[in-house]
Parts: sequence; C-alpha cells; structure tokens
Amino acid sequence: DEENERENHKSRTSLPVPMFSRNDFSIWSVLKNCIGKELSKITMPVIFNEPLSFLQRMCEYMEYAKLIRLASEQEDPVERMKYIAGFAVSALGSNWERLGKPFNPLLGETFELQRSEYRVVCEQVSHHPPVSAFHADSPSFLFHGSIHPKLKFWGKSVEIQPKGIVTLELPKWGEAYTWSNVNCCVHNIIVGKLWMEQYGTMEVVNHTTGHKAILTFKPAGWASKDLHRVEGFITDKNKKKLHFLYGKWTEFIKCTDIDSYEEYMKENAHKFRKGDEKVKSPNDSPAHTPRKVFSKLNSLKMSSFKSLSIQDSEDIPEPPEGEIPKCDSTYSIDIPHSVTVWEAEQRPPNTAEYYQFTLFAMSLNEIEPGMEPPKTLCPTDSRLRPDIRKLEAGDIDGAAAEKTRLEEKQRESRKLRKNKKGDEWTPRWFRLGTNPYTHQEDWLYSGGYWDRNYTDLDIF
Ligand code: CLR
Repeated sequence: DEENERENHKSRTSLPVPMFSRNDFSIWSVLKNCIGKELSKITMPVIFNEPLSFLQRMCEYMEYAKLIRLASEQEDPVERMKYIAGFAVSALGSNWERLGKPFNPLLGETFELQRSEYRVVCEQVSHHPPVSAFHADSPSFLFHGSIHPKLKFWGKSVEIQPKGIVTLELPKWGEAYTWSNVNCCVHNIIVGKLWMEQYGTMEVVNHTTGHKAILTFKPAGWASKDLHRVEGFITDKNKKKLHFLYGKWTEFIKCTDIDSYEEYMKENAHKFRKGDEKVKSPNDSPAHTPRKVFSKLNSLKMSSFKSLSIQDSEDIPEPPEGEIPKCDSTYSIDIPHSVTVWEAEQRPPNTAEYYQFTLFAMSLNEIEPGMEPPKTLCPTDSRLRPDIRKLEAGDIDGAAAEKTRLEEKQRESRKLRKNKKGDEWTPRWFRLGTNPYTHQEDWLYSGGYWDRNYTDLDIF
C-alpha cells in the first residue's frame, strides 16, 4: 500500500517561494577570504546557497537512469556502451546555469531517493576532506561511487575537481563500467556574471569486454565555438574506433557509426579548423591562461593565493574578460545515420525564479506522503535539515541561524569524540574499501539502510 502511495504521488513542480535575487551581493567579497580553503570549510552567506544539500545534488546523476535500463536491454556490448556513455553525460546536464552553492552535508547526514526504477542512499562519510558516497540499486543495475570535490582558485575563476570514481554494474551481463567525472569551472568570481563550464576527458571503461567510450568535454574556447561541446569515440579492446559520439552536455548526445563520421569529416573538412577533428584535448589543461592569471593577480596585489600553481599547460584562449560566452548555434553538426541517445528534459517555465532547478531537482527536498517521521524517513535525512528547509521557504535569516547552530553542534560532537579517545566516528552505511575494478580506494555500501532500523541518530 505504501508502495502504491509512493508510485501515485505526483512530485511538486515548484518550491514554496521564489528565490531572493542575488544581484545586490558580491560573491567576491566573501570568496576572497576563502582562497586556499577546502570546499567544506567555505562558509558563504546563505543567499549564495541553493536549498539542497550536496547529497541531494549528487542524486541528480540519476535523473536519466532510464538510459541504464535501456543499456541493460541491449544484446550487443557496443550498444550498451552507447547508452552508458549517454547516461554518464546526462548525469551532468542539470549543472547548466546552476550557480548556487549546495549546503555542505553534515558528517553522517544521509539522503535517500526512491523512484519507480531505482532507489539510492547517500551518506556524508567524511567532513575534512568532504566525501559523499552513494549507492543506487534497481532490478537491472547497481550504481555507486563517491565524490570528493576539490577546489582550486585561479584568480578570477574557481575550478572544482570532483575526485572519485563511479561504478555501474549490469548483473545480467556480468559487466562493470567505471568512469570519473570531469572538472568544472565557475568563471567571473570577481566581477561580471558567473558562468560555468565542464571540461576534460571522461573515460567510460567496460572492464569485462574492454570497450571504452572516451569523451572530451571541450572548454568554451575563443569565440565560444566549443561551448558545452562533448565529443568522443567508442572503441573496442584493440582501440579500434567503432562509433562517434557528439553533442552538448547541456542538451543532447548523438551517436553515429564510424564510416558515416569519416565520410562526413571528409566532405565537410572546410568547416573545421585544422586540428579540430582531433578529439583529444591538450593534456586536460584547465581552461585558463596561467600567465595571464598571474599578472592579473600581481596587479591586484593578492599574494595570498595559496593554491595557485603555474603550470606548463598549453594556452587555451578564454572568452573576453567578464563576459558570458554565448552558444554558437551555427556550429551545430548533424552527421548522417545519427541516433539521439540522450536529450535533456526542458526546464520548467519558472526555473529562473527557482535557482534554475530542473523538475527533478524541485522534487528532491520534498517530504513525500508516507515519509513524515517517525514513519520511514531516517532522522539524518537531508530533507529534515532545518536550514535548507528555511531557505526553501524564503526565511534567509532563519536559515543562516540554523546553519550556524548545526555547524556548532557538529563541532561540539567532534570535540566530545576527541576527548573520549579511540571513539572515532565511522560512517553508518558505507565503509572504506577497494574498488574491485579499478583497485583504487573507494567507499562501499555496507548494506542495511532499507531495513529502516534507525536508532541513536541525532545530527540536526
Ligand atoms: C559538478 C559535477 C560533478 C560533481 C560536482 C561537484 C561540486 C559541484 C559541481 C558538481 C557543480 C558546481 C558546484 C560544485 C560545488 C560548488 C559549485 C555546485 C555538481 C557551485 C556552483 C559554487 C558556487 C559558488 C562559487 C562562486 C564559489 O560531477
């Protein structure tokens, strides 16, 4: 019956109240005090927050989970890879224009999400450094991983490296796929309008068959020709190219066979600048010009930029200072025999008033029927965080006060633990282990969350 109630529930399509305008606030006035700090140590006025915890934000990876089911329904591993690669890109689609900072999860905070095709549990397993772990299961797949977002200040922009691996398992085929996320850069933190890009190489590996999808997220570049663009190939275990994938992480991913791709490139060679068909990006360098940044820093006399590192990277030109690049629609390519693997859902019409949320994001902090405590919801669930709830309701001062209270409570319990020596905090639902496919350190689900035996948990 409870299952039915959940299935029949229609998710909300807006938040309780529209957001406050951020126009009167300067991000830089806050961030200049945060140079060199870890993401979890940056405390910004709640006006720069969005009413979601990072755990909830992480669950946005799941919005297009139907692509995983589609993958598992394919008989051919190459076809499966098409959909898995599509899913990996789709997971980043909701980041477009989302420039509010999600709340730092408290240590031991959890978030669960149950949808018709899957369920997810997340936990904040470490506070310094901040690490969030997630584990999703469904009849057709397992999807799990952890994210440790690392921050780097580059003068007028901030680069976020989401460290960690994600693993997708398709039990039906005895297959495991892994990949890691690309970097993200928020520009114009000093002056101008904020904008964001994601760039770098994402390598989706099928550990069972050796197939790979190697996708390059391009930096916007000069004149923004490449804004949001993603391209890459599906290869077999001998590195032979089989398919070409292309699109924009904000909009769609298409796929065509390698012959159609090559023919198209021959016929349209004149359209592409020399070297453009090369999909490899210059050694993953961030979309910055370090030297320029350096001189800019000198001129601003800010010698306190701790994490600034001058690298020998190839210079990638940036869009003109302070401007937001616009998409060049004339540069959309459509190669014969392409199929659309993924297309982003339209944002709701009220999105600009609601933190640029997608419909999926709107639903994340909703207390659904049957969830109200003490019924099912775990007492550490992000939905029960009073600060996020208050921001959602438009009570900025209340949210700020609650945020401070929670952070103090968290510090207090850490102190208590320190005094009781040997009483180290351990995550409730995850444990540190080794990823069996990549052999890297990883957070693995210990199980038991869905038994709903929640005692002795008080973090709010
Ligand atoms: C990007 C996709 C990755 C996971 C990930 C980690 C950290 C997130 C980032 C994503 C998106 C941008 C983000 C960031 C943390 C802070 C930053 C939400 C989801 C916002 C935009 C910062 C706004 C304030 C700045 C001006 C400092 O797989």
